[in-house]
Amino acid sequence: MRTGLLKHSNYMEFVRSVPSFKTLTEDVLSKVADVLEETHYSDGDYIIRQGATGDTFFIISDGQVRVTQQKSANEEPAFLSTLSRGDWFGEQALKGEDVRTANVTAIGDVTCLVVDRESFKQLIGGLDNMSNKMY
Ligand code: 6J7
Ligand code: CA
Repeated sequence: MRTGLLKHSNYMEFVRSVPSFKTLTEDVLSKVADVLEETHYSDGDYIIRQGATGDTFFIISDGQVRVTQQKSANEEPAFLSTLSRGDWFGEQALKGEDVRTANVTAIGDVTCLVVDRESFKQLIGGLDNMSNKMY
């Protein structure tokens, strides 16, 4: 119980600090904090693999990730970007097709907070910067 409450209040503080969540109400942020699952990765781990199916949305709470994309067969994946604390990814597979459109790998130790598809849809997916995100 104590640890559960502490975890919730730590997650609340974190989700309040995520720039893209600025317009979410305290009630919605609290529900997001309820469903977050913490996951840990080591250097080089694939968090997301392009072409795989996926049902999860990620928010980085610690560390950095590298985003790459293979544009055609027989080609090395090209570097797209680096993301860090407060950044998020994985929304593309949660709208329409559930296929991952890029690779995301850990740079050093990484902690992500993960949201399942249903919670994403109910709580976060309606945000303009999620539903309209184009790359
Ligand atoms: Br971050 C990021 N940048 C890009 C990009 O330029 N193109 C694509 N296709 N995806 C990008 N991403 C993220 C986005 O959240 O990488 C994720 C890979 O899984 C993608 O969502 P996803 O297709 O579910
Ligand atoms: Ca699926």
